[in-house]
Amino acid sequence: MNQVFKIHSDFYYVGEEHKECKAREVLKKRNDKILTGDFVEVNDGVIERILPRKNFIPRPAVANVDQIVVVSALDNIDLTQLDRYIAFAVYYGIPVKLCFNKEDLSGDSAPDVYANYETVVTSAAEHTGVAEFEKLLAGKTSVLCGASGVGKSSLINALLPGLNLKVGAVSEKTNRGTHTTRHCEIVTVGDARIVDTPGFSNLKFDFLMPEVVGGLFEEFPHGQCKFNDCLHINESGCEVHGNVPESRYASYLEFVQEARDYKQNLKSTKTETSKFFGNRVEGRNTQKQRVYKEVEND
Ligand SMILES: Nc1nc2c(ncn2[C@@H]2O[C@H](COP(=O)(O)OP(=O)(O)O)[C@@H](O)[C@H]2O)c(=O)[nH]1
Ligand SMILES: [Mg+2]
Ligand SMILES: [Zn+2]
Repeated sequence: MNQVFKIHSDFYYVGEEHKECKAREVLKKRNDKILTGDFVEVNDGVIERILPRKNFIPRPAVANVDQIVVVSALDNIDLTQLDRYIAFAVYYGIPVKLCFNKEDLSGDSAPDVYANYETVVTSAAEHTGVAEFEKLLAGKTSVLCGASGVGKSSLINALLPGLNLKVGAVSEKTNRGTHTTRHCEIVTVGDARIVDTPGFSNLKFDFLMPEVVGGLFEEFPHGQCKFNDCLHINESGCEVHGNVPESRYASYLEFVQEARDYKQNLKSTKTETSKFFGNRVEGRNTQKQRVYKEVEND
């Protein structure tokens, strides 16, 4: 399979055997650069063409992701952060699965709120649940995400003891200001392709309209509200408010607020600039281009 497993400076490592390739000049100049996870056509060690992408996430930049596995530490779950990852996965149109690690440090089971997600409970330290974790990943390209320290690298090491990914590595700075390489690498465990990430940083919903945020919560009753554009905050007759789990609703309110701040911001910049540029609202294409820009600037 001609999938790009790793990118380093001007070299692309293709397929499980990590064949070192270059890319045609024209591909490097285009808007959609070659990403880790891209399927490519290779001729004589040169990548000639990127095959159409099923999807991609910009940060870390990975294409053709089958699933996002959100890892949390069972002894210290950050529900808002977990909901943030889930909502982003839904936004990118990528299925989500959950892993609750560090079971050895907690007597709890996975929170009930997430019963509708495929979930595994693991301890990388005591090697429990690792077989289930492996099964969850089988045959797919998975991006592992979750805050730094939850045990993502330890879990991969538990699957592939020879690999020795750095655990608790300080070099995994996610700070946008520092120029650490954001390109990530696919590792294979059997037929599973896994992308370890240093954790996504700055995941805020400061780029979409508040009305869209509810759609990122799959269990919210959709289309049942009194008003089409119900924000589910304090509208009377709202079917969502009071009918969804409290922690999920709290996360929802937080994300809607970020989107509202964005919208407010957009309005004030628009009134300043509209005399020059007219009343152009940012469309999906512009958003998309911006996402590509973000990839490029990493
Ligand atoms: N007790 C316990 N510690 C763990 C477990 N998994 C990882 N750790 C520890 O948690 C710290 C962070 O692990 P790491 O794999 O680097 O997390 P990452 O930042 O998500 O990749 C390290 O000190 C690990 O040894 C676990 O299941 N139980
Ligand atoms: Mg790590
Ligand atoms: Zn409503």
